Amino acid sequence: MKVVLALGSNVGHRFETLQGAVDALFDAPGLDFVAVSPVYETEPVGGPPDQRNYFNAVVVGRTMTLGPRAILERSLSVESAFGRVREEPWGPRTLDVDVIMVGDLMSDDPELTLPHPLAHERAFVLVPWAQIDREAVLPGRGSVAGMLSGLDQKGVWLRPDLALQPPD
Ligand code: PH2
Ligand code: MG
Ligand code: MG
Repeated sequence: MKVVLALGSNVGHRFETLQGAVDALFDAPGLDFVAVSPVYETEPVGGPPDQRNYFNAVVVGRTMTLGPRAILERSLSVESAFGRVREEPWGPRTLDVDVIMVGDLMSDDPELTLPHPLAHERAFVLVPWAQIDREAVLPGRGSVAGMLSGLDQKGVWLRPDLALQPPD
């Protein structure tokens, strides 16, 4: 099963945090690395107005053994490892790891809605994803390239000076 995860950071050392997350996510068995996107600097969407810009990236993995719950738990534990404290919804955070899709699974479990219920309208997810997965399809929504053509991308800039390495 293909697994797509979106990473975001807007507190502390944003690039180093994203790299640490890429490494930690693939540190345990069960999830194999496929690709990591370029880093994008993005204007905060929602939340308090005085937040710093985010650095966002997307990682694609593959699993033969993990279910969506195990992937969610791994994502949350990597967030905690980077000191994530949940203060306010959409507020500033050291690290956010969102499960965007797991294979073709659809779920309306409020703790893990699949695909991610907002991914289709978030340029800060779709732009990096499209860079590493030209054929990407969001189950139930359609092709990422198609969704992107209808989205405003002006708050999303490539940071060509920053490149995440595959996990070590
Ligand atoms: N994450 C949010 C809310 N707003 N804005 C940007 N630019 N990037 C994010 O990762 C982000 C956001 C909630 O998780
Ligand atoms: Mg999020
Ligand atoms: Mg999240």
